[in-house]
Amino acid sequence: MTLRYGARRIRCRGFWTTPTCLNASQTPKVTVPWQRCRSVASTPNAERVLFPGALNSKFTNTIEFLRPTTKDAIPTYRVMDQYGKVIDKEIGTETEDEEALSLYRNMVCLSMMDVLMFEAQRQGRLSFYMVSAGEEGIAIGSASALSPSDVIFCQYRETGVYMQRGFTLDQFMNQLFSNSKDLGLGRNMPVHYGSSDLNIHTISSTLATQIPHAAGAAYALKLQNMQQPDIPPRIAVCYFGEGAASEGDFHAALNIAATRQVPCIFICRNNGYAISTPTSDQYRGDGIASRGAGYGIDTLRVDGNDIFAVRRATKEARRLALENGGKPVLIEMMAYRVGHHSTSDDSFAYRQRVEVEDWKRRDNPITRLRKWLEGRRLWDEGKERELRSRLRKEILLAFDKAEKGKKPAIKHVFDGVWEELTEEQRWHVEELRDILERYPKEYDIDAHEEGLDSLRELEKGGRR
Ligand SMILES: Cc1ncc(C[n+]2csc(CCOP(=O)(O)OP(=O)(O)O)c2C)c(N)n1
Ligand SMILES: [Mg+2]
Repeated sequence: MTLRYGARRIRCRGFWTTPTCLNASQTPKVTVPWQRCRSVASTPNAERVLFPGALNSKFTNTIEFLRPTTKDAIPTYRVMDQYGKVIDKEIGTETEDEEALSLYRNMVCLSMMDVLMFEAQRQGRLSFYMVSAGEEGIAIGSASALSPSDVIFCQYRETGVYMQRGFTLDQFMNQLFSNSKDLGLGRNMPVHYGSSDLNIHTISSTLATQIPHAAGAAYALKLQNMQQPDIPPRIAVCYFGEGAASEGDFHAALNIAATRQVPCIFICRNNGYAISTPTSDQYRGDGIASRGAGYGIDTLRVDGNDIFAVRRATKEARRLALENGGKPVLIEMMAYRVGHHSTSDDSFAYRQRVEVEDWKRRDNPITRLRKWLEGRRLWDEGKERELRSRLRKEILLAFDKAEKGKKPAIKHVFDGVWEELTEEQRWHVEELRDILERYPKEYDIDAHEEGLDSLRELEKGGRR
């Protein structure tokens, strides 16, 4: 690897760039082979058209529309079948027994937490929750194949990514209850987790906004990877649903990621529904994978119920994403959404119960891995009972602790935007304090850390 500042071309991590200096304000230009030819006219007798933007296209005198409906669907990559049997014994699962057990425990923990939190919401103890039922393998399997330093952007149904990275039960519960220990200081809806320690950006409800953010972060990482060749390179990873892929943000993000060749894995969870909208009303193409090719992005479709396939696909995508200085990769992971969209949804209003029951019975990432583990005599009914009983206690303990916790100090409503309070914010603080003092019976101020003092302190100091 040579980094010659001031030289015309720089060789860095295996590819040539043209900038003379590597700083963030300059765009390193990566020349991909098909861009080298910029001729606007074809040479006489040429068999192919040479035109910028559609290079190397053969002339034809047959009128033949590209008709996607006549093509075979993109295949779905699998490592093990529905019965937990590995298909290609020679390649195997590339997973040690201990690691497979740990992935299994995390998947069970996630599904148990989901069931308990869903019930807690029904009891009125939580305001909102979203389960990952059926999609546990995607989140946990893909997260297990990444580097802890990779930067992650989630949608909202990727609780397993947080769990696999080490977000603790206490941290989940503190966020769900918006108590004073919530890393987001109670400013977000439940399940909108975030953790700078784990390199996971905070979830935003506004669909698809994370996709261009991830493309931008990947561009920054590309520059960092070039500037700091002694540090292991990092990538950005972005999760989203097939419904979110209908947003303009998805298209803008994939296009900029492709043209800038940024190291980013885009992971689409295709679970068949965007709340009540089935995929048949969402698009007519071959899923989301077919769009990757349109943007010139390496793409793979994977069986999301097969955690080994998810892991291997993610590992390979990470390797590709760092190849030749960086490039985006798209993976479409297929796994039916078994649960309701959220606690605000009753999915039986728009789909048949039998459809869900069929899916539950037919295939599931947890039971598939369990079958594999049992086949290797690593798991049995006794171990299952013991695990479930231990996890139930741990989840409920964290739940009780977080439920009893104090709410964050009220001053945090004004935190984190400006270094000092603005004139307008001062009026808001004064007005809020005044209302809370005048109507003490309407507001449970003592439930918040520091009570009203936190606002008085703000009014006095003006600084946070
Ligand atoms: C910009 C925007 N439009 C609409 C919504 C409402 N909404 C929330 S989730 C959702 C469905 C998303 O479906 P998908 O991306 O497939 O993810 P899934 O819920 O299936 O995991 C919609 C329409 C929103 N949050 N943001
Ligand atoms: Mg969906």
